[in-house]
Amino acid sequence: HEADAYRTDLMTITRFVLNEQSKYPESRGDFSILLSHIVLGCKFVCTAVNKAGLAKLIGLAGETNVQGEEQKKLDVLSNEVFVKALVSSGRTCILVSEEDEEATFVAPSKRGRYCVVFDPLDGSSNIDCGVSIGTIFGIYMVKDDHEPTLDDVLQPGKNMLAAGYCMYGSSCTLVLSTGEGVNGFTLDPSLGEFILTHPNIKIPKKGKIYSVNEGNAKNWDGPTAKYVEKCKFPNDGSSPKSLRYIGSMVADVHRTLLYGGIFLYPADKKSPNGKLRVLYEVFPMSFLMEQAGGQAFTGKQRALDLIPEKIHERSPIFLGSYDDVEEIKALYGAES
Ligand code: AHM
Ligand code: MG
Repeated sequence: HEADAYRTDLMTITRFVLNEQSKYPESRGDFSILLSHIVLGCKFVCTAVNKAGLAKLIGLAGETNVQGEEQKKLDVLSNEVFVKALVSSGRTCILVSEEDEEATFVAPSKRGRYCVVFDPLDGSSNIDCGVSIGTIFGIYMVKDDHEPTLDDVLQPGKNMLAAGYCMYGSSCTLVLSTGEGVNGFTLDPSLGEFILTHPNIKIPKKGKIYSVNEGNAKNWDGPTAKYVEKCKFPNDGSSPKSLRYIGSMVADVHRTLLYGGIFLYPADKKSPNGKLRVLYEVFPMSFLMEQAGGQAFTGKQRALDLIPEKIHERSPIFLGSYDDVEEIKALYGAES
């Protein structure tokens, strides 16, 4: 009967968020409007990703195709779509995108109260070969919308109001948290709507999978090396963990969220701050992990406590099942 309810109850993401927001009498519906613009961006990117091979959208930015139309790389195109959708929502004041060097301050006439940090199309190395990629976003509230400053986005991740990602995989899945748990929605292409398919996601307390680019092992520090060694050769009688690594953060984190385990992008000798960006990669994913009952750690502290100093700052990150992250915390703690 439960499955039947899903089939006929069509809990769309818009309906879901409107229900959530109606608990707050002061809510003016601005968040729902903002989210609907993010959802529009995700639907566009999903369509573009699915057509990429056919439409020969893949190519160098600025290249011209036979029709004389300018071809854009998917990541450039996705960025344009998200920026325009967010500005036209009338609910944003500062945008930080992985694709843009500088933050965008929205003109006063179109300004709202939300700051959105996002990576419009993450997993660049997987774009041209059809492997899962995704969009990641986090949302802050501006302090004073008459005078937005960069400090409004240089806030610790725990101040985010909401965070989420959309995965363009075998299906298009949007995972969202507004600070009250995590919910997953799958795009029904025939309806063009995201339908609630994964209510109240909780990550298993302990997992059997680790996910890391082991090609960097030569340059790892002691605790990371020791942890991965223990995944392969456990000394407590448990079975070795399986390795899964796609190289798209959204896909690797999505699997970790659903199946449990740990995702690592550690520091190494070549990249002392790791690779992933604090504002629009590390924070949103850490927010979701904590909301699902997992943990996120930088090697020094709880990831969501970090205060970024620059919008494109990087940080090492270890996130996933509560117990697995607990182990890596112990290893780093033991070192200092
Ligand atoms: P990108 O923003 O250039 O796409 O890089 C981010 C991606 C993440 O999706 C993924 O977790 C990581 O880079 C993989 O990096 P590596 O190829 O070094 O393992
Ligand atoms: Mg990225």
